[in-house]
Amino acid sequence: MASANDRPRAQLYVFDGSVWASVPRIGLVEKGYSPSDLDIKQVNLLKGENFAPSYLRLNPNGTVPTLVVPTSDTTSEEVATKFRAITDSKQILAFLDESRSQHILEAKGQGKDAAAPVLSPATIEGKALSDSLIALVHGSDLDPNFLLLSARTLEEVKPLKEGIAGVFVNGQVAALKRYQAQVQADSNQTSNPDANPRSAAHNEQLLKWYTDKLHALSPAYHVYGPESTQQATQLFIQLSRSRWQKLGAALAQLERQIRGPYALGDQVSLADAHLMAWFARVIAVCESKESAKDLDALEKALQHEAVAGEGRSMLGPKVRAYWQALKSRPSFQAVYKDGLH
Ligand SMILES: N[C@@H](CCC(=O)N[C@@H](CS)C(=O)NCC(=O)O)C(=O)O
Repeated sequence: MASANDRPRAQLYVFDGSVWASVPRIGLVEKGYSPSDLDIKQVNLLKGENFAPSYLRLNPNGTVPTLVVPTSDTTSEEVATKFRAITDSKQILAFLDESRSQHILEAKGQGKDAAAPVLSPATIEGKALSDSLIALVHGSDLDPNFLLLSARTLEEVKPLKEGIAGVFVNGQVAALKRYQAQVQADSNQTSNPDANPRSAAHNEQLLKWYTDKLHALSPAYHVYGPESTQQATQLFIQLSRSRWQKLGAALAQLERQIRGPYALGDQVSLADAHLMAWFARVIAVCESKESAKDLDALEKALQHEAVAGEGRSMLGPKVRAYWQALKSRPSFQAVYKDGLH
């Protein structure tokens, strides 16, 4: 008979510097999962490993995190193990929350020793607030990955191009072109369909995916790639400024909506994991742009001359206290032990 150790384990695909892959990692600590509960697999976004056809089969968006969970509990050789892939941090966190719920622990005889706080909100009002806070920080206007690449002025472009933005954008474009060429070569050889494990239709789909992704990366590539243009750079700076303005407005909204000390009040919840990851990235970007640390860097960034107008704001007391409360969580200390990202 198969022992518990032989059972196929869930696999969480992450990248250490990723914002949204930090959400399930925060959740794992908050829920008291042990390292043996699942395997963590690294997907290097800087090398575009998330664009490999094998990864796109798991997550058709080509993003991290992905949680792959075995759905048939068997190691019998005749029955292939089946898997289900969950491809978004919101669903993954909710799944991790439910999987280690009190009734499941009790059914396993672990109920008394195991501490597994429930992260989903207990009331209708709590759920509505939680959903709206999570939607706010996941909105494209506040995309923390864009902020990392953003340039508010022409002076900011050069260091970004020589640093993280250049590495990221050029690494991704190179990987996309490499996979595109491989799949193209593959589909040119499909006269013998048995020789190719992927169908012609699947290859077509992949090629379209790579073309669309290259198109989506094109504005940043024309700033940080080898053939940057002045016009693309100016447009990118305008877009960056508008995003920084929206950040000021969003922080004012959070000041109104957060209940304190945590997002929904006294209990840590799903929303806190998403907000922790988002704040950590926002502050990391501010620290890289301003000669200041932590909330001082964020406040300085909000006062930047390129972010004039209604986006210019001071941080409110609730947001300040909220960030301190998040920083005191063991989950924060575990996930950000090497610094904010
Ligand atoms: N809505 C998705 C967003 C995931 C996402 O954008 N992940 C980023 C890293 S934080 C990524 O994988 N980016 C790679 C890419 O878009 O090429 C989620 O919450 O899981």
